[in-house]
Amino acid sequence: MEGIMPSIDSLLVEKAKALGFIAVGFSRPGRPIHFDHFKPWLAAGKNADMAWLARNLDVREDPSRVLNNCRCVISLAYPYPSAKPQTQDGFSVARYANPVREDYHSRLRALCRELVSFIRERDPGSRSRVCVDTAPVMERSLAVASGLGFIGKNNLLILPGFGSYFYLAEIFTTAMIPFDPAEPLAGQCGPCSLCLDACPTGALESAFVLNASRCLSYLSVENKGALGDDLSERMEKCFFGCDRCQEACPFNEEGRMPEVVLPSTEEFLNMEDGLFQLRFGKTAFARAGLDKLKGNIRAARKGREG
Ligand code: B12
Ligand code: SF4
Ligand code: SF4
Repeated sequence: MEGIMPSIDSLLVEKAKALGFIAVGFSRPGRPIHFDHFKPWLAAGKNADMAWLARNLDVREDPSRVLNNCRCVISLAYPYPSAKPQTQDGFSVARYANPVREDYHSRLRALCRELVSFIRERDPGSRSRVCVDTAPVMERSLAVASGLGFIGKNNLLILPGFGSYFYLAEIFTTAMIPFDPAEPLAGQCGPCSLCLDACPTGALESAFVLNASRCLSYLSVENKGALGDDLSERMEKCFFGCDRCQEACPFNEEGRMPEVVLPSTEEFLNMEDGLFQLRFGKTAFARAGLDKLKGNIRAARKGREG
């Protein structure tokens, strides 16, 4: 059976690269390599108030449950710019937010759908499901299983030769895609611990272990509450997300110069919801919303005033 489409995997890789993906890997849906870290992580409350992470553990443990008769998981990495988005007055946001583009979830989903059509043309009976942060799966572990990269001590998936400035997406499919199972890459951090030293809040408690309740990325995006005064200085003028543990990593080339693509923080503070929706309603900022963003900006400005 597997001989029906001898080269679909390489054609698919070619197509994915043409769409802008930088790496593509294939794996069979199985127990994620890092699943054994997940339960103790939850039990220790390191998921903060992201209660949704504790749901559907059966699916996280067995990703084949994402799609009936799933035969293959295609892991895809899509890059984001290494230049840090900046406001006119020198504040910044994390690179993944890329606030001049539509939120990555919808962009990647559209690109993956093109790949799904491509698969269906070659295997008309196949069914596929696209996932970009949208299913209860351990995306980085699936990517490791597909040979894409290794997990750094900062928790990020790192592609040797590229670094970690990329998003992940997956296609779960019933299609018969022949591929040679990859050998997961061994970690390449060695004795380095630059990310642990660089984390401003101690959220990276030890190698590979992140406590979300202290992570600026969680506190400035996912958490609904206001940022505490104690964090103001540690934000170092970054008011949405945090890249410090990636900036410190020698696998990431020094990013391009920051790019001024955002209005001043004053303009944000005076912005009304209508204009925010118009300019940023489809970007990653929408997840936090204008009020949260304003609170973050006030905290970051307080830190600057000292
Ligand atoms: C919840 C979540 C968060 C939370 C918690 C982060 C975390 N580290 O768990 C918060 C809000 C803090 C967050 C922050 C960020 N996130 Co986030 N997040 C997720 C999400 C939805 C689930 C992650 C999860 O399940 N965490 C729980 C832990 C236990 O599971 P895990 O990370 O899969 O597993 C790790 C541990 O088990 C660990 N581990 C533990 N012990 C050991 C021991 C050894 C020896 C090894 C090797 C590994 C290991 O290794 C695993 C891989 O990192 C994923 C998407 C997804 N569904 O996977 C995106 C995702 C991980 N996030 C992403 C991004 C971009 C970010 C930020 C960079 C955004 C930013 N700039 O602000 C930061 C990075 C923070 C960091 N250092 O991890 C990308 C990562 C891409 C990449 N290159 O790795 C993902 C994959 C989203 C996507 N589709 O692109 N995130
Ligand atoms: S994103 Fe920032 S706060 Fe979170 S672990 Fe990395 S450096 Fe620490
Ligand atoms: S900074 Fe060093 S320890 Fe941290 S992920 Fe990068 S190589 Fe690994």
